[in-house]
Amino acid sequence: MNIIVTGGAGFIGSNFVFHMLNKYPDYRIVCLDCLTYAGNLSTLEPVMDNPNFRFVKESITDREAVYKLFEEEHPDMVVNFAAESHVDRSIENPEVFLDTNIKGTAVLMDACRKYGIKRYHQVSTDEVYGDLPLDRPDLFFTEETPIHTSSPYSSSKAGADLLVLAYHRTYGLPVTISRCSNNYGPYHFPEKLIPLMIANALNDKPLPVYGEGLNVRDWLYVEDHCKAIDLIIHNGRVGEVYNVGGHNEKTNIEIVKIICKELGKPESLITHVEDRKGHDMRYAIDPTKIHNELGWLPETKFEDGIKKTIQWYLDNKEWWETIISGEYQNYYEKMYANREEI
Ligand code: NAD
Ligand code: TDX
Repeated sequence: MNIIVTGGAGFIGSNFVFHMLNKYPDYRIVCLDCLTYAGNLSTLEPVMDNPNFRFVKESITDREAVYKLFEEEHPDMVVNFAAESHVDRSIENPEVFLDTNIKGTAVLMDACRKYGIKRYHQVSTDEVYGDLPLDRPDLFFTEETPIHTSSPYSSSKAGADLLVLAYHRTYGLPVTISRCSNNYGPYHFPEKLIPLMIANALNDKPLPVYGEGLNVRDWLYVEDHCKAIDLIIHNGRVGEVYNVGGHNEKTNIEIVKIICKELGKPESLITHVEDRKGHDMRYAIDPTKIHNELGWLPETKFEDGIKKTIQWYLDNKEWWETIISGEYQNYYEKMYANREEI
């Protein structure tokens, strides 16, 4: 089996590359990643010498480069993680989100049509369903929940999902889609809530919680997401959407307090800052379909996963310190300087 994994130098994609090379020693994994600010080649260093692995630095929006890669590799499957993934950045500048997340997806699927493919898998997000109200804990996102997006990021992901389903219906492309809740774990880029709070707390810097911090996210350990995608690409039904989530809802403020406690840092570091525009209140996945059809269940409990994650950031300071000492400084200053404390 030869699989092109796009976005494999990012957070979830790299964890998926490790999972697949480890579990299937006879598979070839080709990582296609253009190394944006979020892609990090050092993350893939442990597998660079693996004869079953190849890294190709190109953009999924570059049609010529993508077609050339298909001619060289004749992939059996494509798993598309490549995306602009940060909601706050999409609020500042939506354009690149449309290019990568929508156009890039179309280019990959055009290549699949032209050269043939056994499976095209789109890694999507629960954010395409919009949000749920805090006072209705009985409600969850199912695969039938209408698409109803809030941010330019989630709109671009929803646009891509619709294209994927259209390519299935119109051209018969063998597609699947997974819509997962918030992931956490090793190699999570420090602009996102959990790694940002760990890095700031370790540096005794303020912990900027948007608004009151009562927004709810449904956290899943990244390895459990990778296992879900592994099951879907092998056993999932073509043309289907699978929601992935572990019934692990937490408010942001709870998360930040857990991190303070684990690191022995005072909660006085927490500062409440101006809220995110259009901030989704609650995400919560109903994973019944993937459980019933494919037998998937999350394996890592949050109490264990967050401890493992914090330990990883303590053991791999060089990885994230290199990131936050570079261009990321400018991003942080720009994004957080004008967020007034409230
Ligand atoms: P990330 O930002 O950490 O990584 C994205 C990767 O894609 C980077 O390596 C980047 O260099 C690469 N990339 C970006 N534009 C590219 C392009 N034009 N061509 C080739 N490569 C490109 O993202 P992540 O958090 O690992 O998310 C991966 C996927 O999973 C995304 O599609 C995202 O929408 C989805 N997702 C993420 C979460 C989450 O909690 N992080 C949850 C559900 C779904
Ligand atoms: O500094 C912060 N302070 C804060 O309060 C940051 C960075 C975030 N937050 C809040 C906003 C959200 O309510 O924490 C919550 C989580 O924020 P993010 O880590 O930015 O994640 P989110 O917006 O929920 O989106 C993530 O999950 C779904 C991923 O980034 C997406 O790619 C994925 O699709």
